[in-house]
Amino acid sequence: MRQLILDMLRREKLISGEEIGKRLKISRTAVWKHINELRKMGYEIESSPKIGYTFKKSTNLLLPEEIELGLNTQIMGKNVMHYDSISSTQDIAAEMARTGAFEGTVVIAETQEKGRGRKGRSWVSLPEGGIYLSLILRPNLLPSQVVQIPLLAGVALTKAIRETVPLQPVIKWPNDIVIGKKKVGGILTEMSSEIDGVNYVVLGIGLNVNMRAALFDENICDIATSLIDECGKYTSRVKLVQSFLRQFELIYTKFLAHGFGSVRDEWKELNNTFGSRVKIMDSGKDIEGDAIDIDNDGFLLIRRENGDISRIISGDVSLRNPAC
Ligand code: BTX
Repeated sequence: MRQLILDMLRREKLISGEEIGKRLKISRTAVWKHINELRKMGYEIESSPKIGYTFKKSTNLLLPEEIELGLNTQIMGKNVMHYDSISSTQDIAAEMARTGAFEGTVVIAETQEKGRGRKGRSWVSLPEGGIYLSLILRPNLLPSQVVQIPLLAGVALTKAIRETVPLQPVIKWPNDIVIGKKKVGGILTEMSSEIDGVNYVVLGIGLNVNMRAALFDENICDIATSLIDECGKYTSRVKLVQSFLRQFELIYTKFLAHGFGSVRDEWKELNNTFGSRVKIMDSGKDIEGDAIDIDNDGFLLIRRENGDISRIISGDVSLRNPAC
């Protein structure tokens, strides 16, 4: 009902409570209650006694009503669950996936109490200004191929940012989204699988949008940045989420049909890791060399001092002579 009222308010310049009630076959008091609910959700709706309601401004929240409006995807974001504050969107999405939620379902929160990164690290999820979302996927892949999904997400997120704001973020292998030397976004992939197949994947995206990086605690304020810090302007988080879902749907569809090789060039165009001397840190084993390429399985290729090529699938990379 709320969605119908919202659609009506958006369409009509001015509409009376009586007219809304007549069209939806509800009382004027019920209309008034729904309007108040919408106001609590952050929509600005003006009311003039005896004349009616005027829609003034959308909410700043990442509500399903906003994300689904004009989204134009086939699968991604067709079902959006929104929370003000939760422990982690990954946990809710995994629970929904276990109980049958379909592919493309999005869980999104305004803030997270226990946002997490890879390898048990935390993801600082300040309220008002970030994007914290988890996307449920059900790819027909072998578990070993799932490591390629965050690479796709890196491309989709980087393109979404470039499409929405005048900035040129790049991907630092495997999937940090960086501007200059600072991290603006991160990607986390978790899955449930059997030996020969994947039950579901939960793809988590964290992006610093409209919060000042100075608000981050001392552990990360020197390494993190946000879009507003970089471009000085407020960015519509709804537009960013929509753009990410569209970009991700495109690249994911291509990847499922033709494999990682078909999207590898896009990843290569957007990364800042090749051409750099790198140190890869993974489970206590450090590997140093020149990052030269990524192969058709998504492995990073490192030329070692002795000329050997190592194929690396995971780890944290530190750039010795970063390209930017
Ligand atoms: P990561 O392990 O690559 O990055 C985590 C590291 O990044 C932290 O140890 C810290 O140094 C730094 N960091 C933490 N918070 C931020 C931040 N807000 N901005 C920049 N740097 C930060 C990256 O893991 C994966 C992040 C995924 C986050 C999403 S949010 C929605 C979903 N729910 C959830 O709990 N996680 C994912």
